[in-house]
Amino acid sequence: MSNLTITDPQLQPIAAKVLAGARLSIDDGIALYRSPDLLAVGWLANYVREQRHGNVTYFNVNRHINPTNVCVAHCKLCAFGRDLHAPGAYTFALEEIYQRAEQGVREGATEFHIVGGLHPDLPFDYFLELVRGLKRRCPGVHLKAFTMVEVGYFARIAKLSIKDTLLKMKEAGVDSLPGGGAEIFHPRVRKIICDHKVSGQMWLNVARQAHQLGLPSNATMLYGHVETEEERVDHLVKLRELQDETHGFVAYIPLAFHPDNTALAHLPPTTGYADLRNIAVARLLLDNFPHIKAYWVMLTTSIAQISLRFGANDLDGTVVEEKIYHDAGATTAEFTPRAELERLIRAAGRVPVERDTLYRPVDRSQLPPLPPAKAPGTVSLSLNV
Ligand code: V47
Repeated sequence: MSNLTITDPQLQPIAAKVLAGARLSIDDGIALYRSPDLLAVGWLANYVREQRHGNVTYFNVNRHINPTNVCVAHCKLCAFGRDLHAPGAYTFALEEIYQRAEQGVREGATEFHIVGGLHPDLPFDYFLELVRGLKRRCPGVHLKAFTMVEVGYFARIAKLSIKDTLLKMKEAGVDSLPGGGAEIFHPRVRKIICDHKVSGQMWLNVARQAHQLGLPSNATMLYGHVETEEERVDHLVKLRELQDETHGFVAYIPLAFHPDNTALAHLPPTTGYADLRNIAVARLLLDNFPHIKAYWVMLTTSIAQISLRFGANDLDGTVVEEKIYHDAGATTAEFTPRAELERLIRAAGRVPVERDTLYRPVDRSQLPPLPPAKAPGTVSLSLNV
C-alpha cells in the first residue's frame, strides 16, 4: 500500500478489497470506470497482475485467416463485411487458405485464428472441410476457429442444435474458439450496433456449451461507441459469472471501437486513457480470468506496451494479416515480428515468454527453425468479387 497514493476517495474501499483479494461488486466496477485517478486504478490492476504472473508477459506466433468477408449481418459497428456481389467482397477457395496456412507454418505459427463473415451461400461443410484440411496439412498448429456468432449461424443453416454444431467442429479439428462477436451484451446496445447478430444471452449460451464440450474460448468486449459504464460492467460481470460456472475462458480481450468506414463513422475513436482503463478494470473485475490480452493491432504497440503496467499480461501475436480493424481505419501494422514483440515486452521491464494458445510455453527446440526476422511472405490474393 505504501507505493499507492489515492486521490479519489471512492477508490479507498475498492483498494482495500483488492489488496485483501476480495471480489469487486457492480458498483465497484462503475466507480473504477468513473474515477479520475487512472493511475491508482492502474496501480491496483498491476498489483493483481504481478500477484498472478510476476513479470512474465506472453505473446504467440500466429496467423489470422479470414476465409470470407461476405456477411449477411450488416452490423453497424463493422467495416469488414460486404454483400455477396459488392466491390471488395471475397471468398477464398480452400486451396488458397491452405497456401496461406502453410506459409504460416514456415514462419513458425503455432496458432491459426480463423474468423469470417456470415456467408449466405457457403454451407457448414465448407467450414468443416476447411478445418479438416488444415489439420491434415498443419497437424501441429492449434486451430482457434469461429466465434460464438458464427457457431450460432452454422447451427441455423445446417439445422443442427448448438451442441451438435460444436461437436462437428470439434470432430473436424477445431481446438478452441476466439472471443469475438461479444460486443456489449446489453440488448439496448446490440439493437444499435449489431441488430441482426445473436443476442448476448445466446453468445453466452454458445460459450457455455463449447466449454462443457471441452472447447475453451476467449472473450471480448467492444467498447467506445454508444455503451454506458453500467453496460460495460454488466458485460464483464456476465462473463465472470459464466467463468465461475465453466472455467472455460482462457483470455479476455477488450476491443477498442474503430469507427472509420462503419455506419457509426460519426463517433470519435477511443482515447489512450480509455484504452488503459478498459484493460485495468477488466483485470480487477475479472478475478477468475487468468489472462488479459492487450491486442496491439487495435491499441497500437505503444499503448499495448504501457498496458503491461495496467493489468495486461499478454500482447497477442504476430498476426501477419489483419482485415477487420484495418478496414475500419486502423493505422497499426498488420504484422509485428516476434523479435519486436520481445523488445517491447523487455523495454516495459517484463520477461517475454512465447506461449501456445493455451498459454503453455513454446519450446522452439522442438519445432522447425524460425526463418530470419523480416516481413513474412505473403501469398497472392485472388478476390472472388
Ligand atoms: O468480433 C468488428 C470487433 C472482433 C470492429 O480471441 C471491431 O484471441 C473495432 O475478436 N472496430 C474481431 N472492433 C477481433 C477479435 C479478436 C482479436 C484478437 C484476439 C482475439 C482472440 C479476438 O472485432 C469482432 C468485433 O467484436 N470489431 N468491427 C470495428 N470497426
